[in-house]
Amino acid sequence: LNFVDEAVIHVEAGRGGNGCMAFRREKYVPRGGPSGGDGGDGGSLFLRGNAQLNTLHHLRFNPRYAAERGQHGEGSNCTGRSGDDLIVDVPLGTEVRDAESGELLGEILDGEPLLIVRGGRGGRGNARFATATNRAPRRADPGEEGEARSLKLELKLLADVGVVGLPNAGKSTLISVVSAARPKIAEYPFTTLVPHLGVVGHGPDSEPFVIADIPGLIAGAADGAGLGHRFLRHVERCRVLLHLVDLSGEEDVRAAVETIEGELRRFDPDLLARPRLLVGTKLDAARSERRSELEAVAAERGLPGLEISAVRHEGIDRLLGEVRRLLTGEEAA
Ligand SMILES: Nc1nc2c(ncn2[C@@H]2O[C@H](COP(=O)(O)OP(=O)(O)OP(=O)(O)O)[C@@H](O)[C@H]2O)c(=O)[nH]1
Ligand SMILES: [Mg+2]
Repeated sequence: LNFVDEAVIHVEAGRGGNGCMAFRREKYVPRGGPSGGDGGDGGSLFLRGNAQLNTLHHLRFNPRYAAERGQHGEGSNCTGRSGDDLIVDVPLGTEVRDAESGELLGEILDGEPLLIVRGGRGGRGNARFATATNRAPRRADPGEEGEARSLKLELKLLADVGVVGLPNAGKSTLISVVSAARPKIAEYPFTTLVPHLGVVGHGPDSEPFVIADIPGLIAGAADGAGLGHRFLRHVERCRVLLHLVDLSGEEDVRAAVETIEGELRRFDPDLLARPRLLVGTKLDAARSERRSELEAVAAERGLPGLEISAVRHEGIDRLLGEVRRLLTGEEAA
C-alpha cells in the first residue's frame, strides 16, 4: 500500500559559519588592522504544500533533511556565503507536530513555505570587534548551531465531502459514478483499503468539489477495529458528510446508522455536528422495510434522507444538489 499518511522525519537547519580572525598584511604596512570576515548564516528548513502530492510516501525514503551550513568568514573582510534554505514538499492537508512534545507547529494548507527550523547566525569576524582602544582584537565568534527537531507529519486529506458507511454500503460505487476516481468495487466488505479522492465536476453555475471515499467503518473502528480508524482522521476536514446505508441488506437501517454515528462520535464528537446527509443506497434492490426505517431514522435526527441507486444513476443529481447546497451554506429547498 502506497497510501502513506503518517511520517516521522528529522530536520536540521544549517549551522552558522564561524567568524574569522585575521589581520591585514600589506607591503609597507607593518601592522595591519583586523580583517576577519563574518561567517555566513546557516540555511533554514521550510515545509511547503504541493498539490501534486497525495501522500507522505516520498518522505519514507529519507528520514533526515538538513539545510546547508554557512561558510566560515575569511580574511580580507570576506563574509562567508550563507547556506541555502531547504524546502521539503508535502501534500496539502499535512499537519506538522514536534515528534517529542506533540506540539502543533502548523498545518500546510497552501503553497506558502512554513519555517520549521531556523538556521544558525554566522559568527562575527574579528574586524567587528575593533575599537579605538583595541585595534587588534583577538576575538571572533563561532557560528550558532542551527535548530533541529523531529517532526511527526500527519496527512488529513483536504476533501469537501467525506463518504462514510459500513463496508459494502456502496461508497466506492457512488464515488465512481460522480467523479473520475476509480476505487475498487466488489460485493465483499473491506474492498477499499485506502481513502480515494474524486473531483465532482462543475455544472453551469456550480464549483467543483472534492469527495473522499473512506474505507468502511465497523463497530470499534475508533478504537482500532478494521481499517476505518486509520482513516477517520481524513473525515475531520470534510465540511459535509455523506452517510451511506444499504437499503438492500439484512441489517436494520437504525442499527447501521447508529454504528457509524457511534464511531464518528468516539473519534471526534464534532463530527456529528457536521452537516450530514443520510443516503440510502441500492434503491434498485431495496427492501421496503429498509426504506421506511431510513425515513424514520432521518426524521428523528432532522436530517435529510435521500435514496439513490448508483448503478441506475437514480437520485444522483438530487444528491449532488443537496451536497452543493450544504457546501455553500444555503438553506435546503
Ligand atoms: N444493486 C446495486 N448494487 C450496488 C449499488 N451500489 C453498489 N452496489 C454493489 O454493492 C457492492 C459494494 O459496493 P462498493 O461500492 O464496493 O461498497 P463500499 O461501501 O465501497 O465497500 P467497502 O469499500 O468494502 O467499504 C458491490 O457489489 C456493488 O456493485 C446500487 O446502486 N445497486
Ligand atoms: Mg469501497
